Amino acid sequence: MQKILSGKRYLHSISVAYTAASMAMCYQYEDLRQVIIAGLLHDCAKQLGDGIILERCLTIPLSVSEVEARNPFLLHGKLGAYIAKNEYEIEDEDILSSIEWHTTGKPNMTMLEKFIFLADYIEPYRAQKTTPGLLQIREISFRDIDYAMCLVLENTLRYLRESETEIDPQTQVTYDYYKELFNSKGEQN
Ligand code: DGI
Ligand code: FE
Ligand code: FE
Repeated sequence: MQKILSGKRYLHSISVAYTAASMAMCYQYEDLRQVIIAGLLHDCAKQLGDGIILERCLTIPLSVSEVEARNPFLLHGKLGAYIAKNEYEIEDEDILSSIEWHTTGKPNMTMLEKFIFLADYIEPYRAQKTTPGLLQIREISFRDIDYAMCLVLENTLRYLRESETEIDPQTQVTYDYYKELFNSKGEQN
């Protein structure tokens, strides 16, 4: 990763790896090596840039939706998972999936997928100015992981709406799932 990523993205990747590992410890998750590998590799396709990401996805081919074709950076997780499997010889499907879904999330994520998704948002190099709800979400991630999912998605969707950026239906589907989960948990308590 140090060889292929920019200095900043390399630090971000290490930071995601250790933040995710800290969360994994907090939830008594056993396989910390798996968490570290997923964190280190999650953005391995991002430095390729939009043009090459889209071109590689189309030639492999990986499925590309219309929203993804218009916003190719949304594909860096999917292409990253492909590269992790085919270039870095990662066979663990949970690692590959945590890389694939780290930008939009998806319903019913595994603990590993949630560690990577949340660590990506809360890692120490993230700036408060550009990351809505950062301080609160950092704390909640270590206490109520599904509620933290809900908050990240809510803040991301608000930011996308306010900046008039196109929303991938997958991001909305993920939010609806975790919002519903949060509501139904609330009714139980
Ligand atoms: O690659 P990173 O910057 O470390 O993090 P990431 O892969 O989670 O990407 C974060 C960006 O993705 C953030 O600016 C919000 C954006 N994003 C998340 N869901 C959507 C989205 N952008 C668009 N256009 N549509 C989405 O649904
Ligand atoms: Fe990313
Ligand atoms: Fe990232």
